Amino acid sequence: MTVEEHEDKVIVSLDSDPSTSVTILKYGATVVSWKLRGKEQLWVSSAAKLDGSKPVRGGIPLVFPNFGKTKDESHATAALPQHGFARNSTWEFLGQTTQSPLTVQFALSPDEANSDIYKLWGDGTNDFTLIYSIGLSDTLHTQIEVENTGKQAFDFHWLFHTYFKVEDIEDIIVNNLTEEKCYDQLLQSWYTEKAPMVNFNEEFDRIYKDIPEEKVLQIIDKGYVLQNLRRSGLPDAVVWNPWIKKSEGMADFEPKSGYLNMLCVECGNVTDFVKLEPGKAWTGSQTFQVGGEILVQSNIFA
Ligand code: TA6
Repeated sequence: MTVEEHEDKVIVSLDSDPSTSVTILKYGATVVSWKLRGKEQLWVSSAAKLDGSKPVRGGIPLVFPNFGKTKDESHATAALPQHGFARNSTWEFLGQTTQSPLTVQFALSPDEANSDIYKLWGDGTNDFTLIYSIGLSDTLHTQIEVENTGKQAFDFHWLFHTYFKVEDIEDIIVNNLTEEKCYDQLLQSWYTEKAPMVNFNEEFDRIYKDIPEEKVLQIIDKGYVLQNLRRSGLPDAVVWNPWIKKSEGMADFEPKSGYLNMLCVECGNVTDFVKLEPGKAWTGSQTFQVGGEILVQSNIFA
């Protein structure tokens, strides 16, 4: 196994198969590449800023302590920008922990956090430590531990904002969301997902709430399972494709046809805030696996 630390990133690859690798930018601890046997699994905009000037458009940006913008002006996260400060802070690389899976860790605390943004969270009085573990084998495992190291409780959201690479979005379906409650960000309303398989032919932005953890979210391309997403401690999932107009409105989203080659399926805990008491810790993790059988875990005939 090799773990190469560079000034701005860490590259991890398997001894058994050097073409299986993961690259993590220290800025945002953003996974910007995950290759399985040489095949890139993630989408990154060709105009993504990788110099720390803004959050990376693609890969796996990290969302903490708030997803979106809260509507409650009195909430401690109300002044924070959309998706918080984890994705635009430079994390500390802690090194390798285990060999199988080959795991590396990064940490973020108020000392490393982007101070301009951190101070907007409860007037900068919340003490925390985030420990982010990335494990590489024939799967990709990402785990976050949030610890309250301070003297006051705080609320937070967590989300892995993963951009998956697809051949053609119009051939893609996502499995096992049927019957789940979702908030449609475009319609600004809640409803139950009725589609036996979710597909994409226009802008799509839905937050699925409390999906049973035994449900494996599958991204399927013409009968082939591109990705299986397994979750622990992450009850919600956001599914997003900006489509044409929204892509045109994002300067760092290139090529503009890129919406055809990406899909965000983002595991997290975002429909309710997690309240963390002083001295307590919270953990959430996800594992991506390529291939395998189509699992029908919803009643698609209802
Ligand atoms: O995860 C979906 C979403 O909340 C969309 O509504 C869209 O805003 C997307 O995140 C990208 O947000 P960003 O702040 O990275 O431009």
